[in-house]
Amino acid sequence: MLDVLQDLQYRGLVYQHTDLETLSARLRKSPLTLYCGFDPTADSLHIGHLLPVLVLRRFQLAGHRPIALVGGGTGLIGDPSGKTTERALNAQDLVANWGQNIRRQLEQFLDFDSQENPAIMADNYTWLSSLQVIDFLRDIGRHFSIGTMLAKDSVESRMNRGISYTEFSYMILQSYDYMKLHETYQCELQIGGQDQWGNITAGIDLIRRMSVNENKEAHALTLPLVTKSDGTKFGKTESGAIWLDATKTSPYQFYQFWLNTDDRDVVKFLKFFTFLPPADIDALAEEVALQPEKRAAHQALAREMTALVHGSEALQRARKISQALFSEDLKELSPEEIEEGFMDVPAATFQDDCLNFVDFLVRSGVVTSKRQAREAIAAGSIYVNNVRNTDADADISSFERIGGTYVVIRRGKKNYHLIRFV
Ligand code: 545
Repeated sequence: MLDVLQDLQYRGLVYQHTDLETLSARLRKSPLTLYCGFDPTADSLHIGHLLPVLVLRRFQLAGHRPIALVGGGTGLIGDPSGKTTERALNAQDLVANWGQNIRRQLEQFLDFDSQENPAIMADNYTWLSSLQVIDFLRDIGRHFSIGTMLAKDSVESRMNRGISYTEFSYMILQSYDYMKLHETYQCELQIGGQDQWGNITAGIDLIRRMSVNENKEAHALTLPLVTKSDGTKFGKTESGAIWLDATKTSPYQFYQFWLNTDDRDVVKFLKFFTFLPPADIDALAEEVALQPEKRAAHQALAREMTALVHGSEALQRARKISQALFSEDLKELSPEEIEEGFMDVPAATFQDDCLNFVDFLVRSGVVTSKRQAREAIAAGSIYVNNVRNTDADADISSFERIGGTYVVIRRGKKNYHLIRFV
């Protein structure tokens, strides 16, 4: 059995934790059950949520049993952790729908059919929705001290801006979950991002208080926040978050996102996100240091991540699009591949082609005036399907339509416009 803690430490994935000696000894003894929760606060996970999902997978690969918990109940309340303002409450049917999506995404990363240690999927709506308020306050509420609750970061940081009783109560629900999973599945470890430390330790306290004589083990482990060396937020681009849902972020965009990782971050991300063994990562680290221009580590990262999240076929397509996009091979792409590759560039639709080149550039938004169009063409900065075109009198009906439909106009190095003819 692989020593999962040692692997997590090599990868820099251990942030806060309860006693590591005890946890490490416990992990060596026999398979352990652990969980991480995900509230349906959006219709998809994004790469910011990926880290804990992959850590669940690391534990499972090491022989332990992961529980993926969908917060169908807690998602109706709203965790104040890491949030500076009160959140709007989402409608019940919306949260239920989002919960289905999140569940399907989580399923993809864990093995539910394993003989030895199958993963478990749970939804806290199952038990939270049937809690009775009198029982809840008498049996659970009495174990929570207001002083301790106020001192938690998630509450303390909101005392000035304000926090409702709804969000204030959130930690009790998450604590109750941990206790429930501890009782039902002997779950002994909860993991999460560093924003979850307060909630996880509140759960450990509850487990201890509710089992006076049994002295039960329960652990907490948080993962570091993913930071970038340029100081900008991880997982965001100009066009928004990088989602795991292929209809929100195409596999090509996903692939490009990882490929564009800063040299200073690439080794860290290989450790955090991939399942490549340390020896391979160390070899790639050496390549980055010696031959950064080869970008071997970036390519490995983009390949591993795209295959992991979208599968090997999507990876092949993303690589094909990447290669074609910056060359004359553009014409070899199918209409679907063109759409995937140019999902976030300005697009225009033309009914007919009774236009000259200059008008065409203005109408499609590539330039803002005829004069600008003529200058750009003369300067050689206009490319049609990645081929430079300096003929202002060109007949646009002569431009090759990729897949019978698309013409790709580029101005300068990377200012792309997608033109669709109907
Ligand atoms: C609920 C009930 C539990 C245990 C945990 C929870 C959820 C937890 C929480 N987690 C965050 C989250 O984000 C939305 C994901 C889906 C769109 O709020 N109270 O639900 C994030 N979490 C993963 C990491 C996190 C955290 O899912 O822990 O730190 C992000 O990396 O913010 O019994």
